[in-house]
Amino acid sequence: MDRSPENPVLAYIGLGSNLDDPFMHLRSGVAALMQLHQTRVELCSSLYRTSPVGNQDQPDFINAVCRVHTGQTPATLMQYLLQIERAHGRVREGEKGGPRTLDLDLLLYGSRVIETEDLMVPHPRLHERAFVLYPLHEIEPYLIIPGKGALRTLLANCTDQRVEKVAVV
Ligand code: PH2
Ligand code: MG
Ligand code: MG
Repeated sequence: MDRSPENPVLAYIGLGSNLDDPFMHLRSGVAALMQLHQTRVELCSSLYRTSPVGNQDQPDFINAVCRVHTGQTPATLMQYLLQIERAHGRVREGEKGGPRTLDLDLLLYGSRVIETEDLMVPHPRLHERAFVLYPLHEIEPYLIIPGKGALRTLLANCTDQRVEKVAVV
């Protein structure tokens, strides 16, 4: 693992679930983020019901985004996210993009661009996914996505994907 950054950064984490009890998994996922060392959950979006993107032969998802202030490095933070997924019964088998109990994606880490074999930040598909852009816009309307431009503009390009605000965390 690389060293912790000297200055904590703002990172954005996308949460998604469409198996068992998605609302429970999302809320429990947020609670687990709140327990992470050197990390403070500052803001969470509402919960959104969203149509599956990619493989459409699966249940609707519940999605949300949280903003955290973290002293963890991106690689360590990602390892923690994978640990939380496993603790929520996530198994990685079968087709990519299939149903899952809990998915935690590191969407953004400050303004850093990271392109390693294990980690891509900004998340490589976030700019075209309404299920990420809508909740992100709720908590950070003026955000600029490194390499992709203004969140507001990106959002205007994916209004055909169904996204419905359904609950608060
Ligand atoms: N996650 C995927 C694939 N498709 N669709 C929605 N609506 N929400 C998701 O979180 C999602 C998806 C792979 O991570
Ligand atoms: Mg994902
Ligand atoms: Mg993921």
